[in-house]
Amino acid sequence: MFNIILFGPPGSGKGTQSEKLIAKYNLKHLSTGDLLRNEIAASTPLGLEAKKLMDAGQLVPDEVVVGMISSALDANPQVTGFLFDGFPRTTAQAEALDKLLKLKGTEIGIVLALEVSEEELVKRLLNRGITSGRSDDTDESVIRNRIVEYQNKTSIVADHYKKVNKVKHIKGEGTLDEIFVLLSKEIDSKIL
Ligand code: B4P
Repeated sequence: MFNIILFGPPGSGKGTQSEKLIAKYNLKHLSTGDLLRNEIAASTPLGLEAKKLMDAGQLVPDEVVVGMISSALDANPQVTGFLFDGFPRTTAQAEALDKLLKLKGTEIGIVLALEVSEEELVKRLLNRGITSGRSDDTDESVIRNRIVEYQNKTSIVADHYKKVNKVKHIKGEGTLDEIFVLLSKEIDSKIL
């Protein structure tokens, strides 16, 4: 199994590039943002609780997202690898993921960290908000709060994986194809 974390601030292109990467490398896509939005759409108790936090630009509690990922890993025993998108977002989530993968006899192969300037992030998310209907994309103060959450709680997750030399930084500005080529090169250098 070869497992990838696509890492970066909100709006850095994680969801966008994930779609291309899962098709090329035949990976199972696990996006905690998508899993949470599915819960919201189904009006589950978990979804209703998560919506309040997401609408304020805050992270959902670790135990909630770790539980969702644990179930998703169990539900997909036969895959060639997982692409984690938007997870882990805290050091506690990273430690939990390491343990879950170890139980399955596997580990993270590479962490691809997309780098995009703050002004570009805000521009992209406001732009997506025009068509996505996502309430967390329409208010600039919520978007800036998501970026602050990233700086305070998520950016340090890269240090967790730097200790084991797994992080590759990728310029996340440019065309979708240019960025996809850079990401693919890093993956190919590990698997070919
Ligand atoms: P996510 O669903 O993970 O959303 P995101 O970070 O906003 O989006 P992403 O980074 O994937 O978007 P993309 O750049 O592809 O999280 C939403 C919320 O869920 C969080 O705020 C949090 O509350 C909660 N949550 C999720 N996971 C959690 C966790 N593990 N722990 C706790 N809470 C969690 O797309 C952005 C836009 O940019 C698109 O319109 C796209 O078309 C555009 N774009 C992409 N690449 C571009 C490029 N190269 N040039 C121009 N535009 C580009």
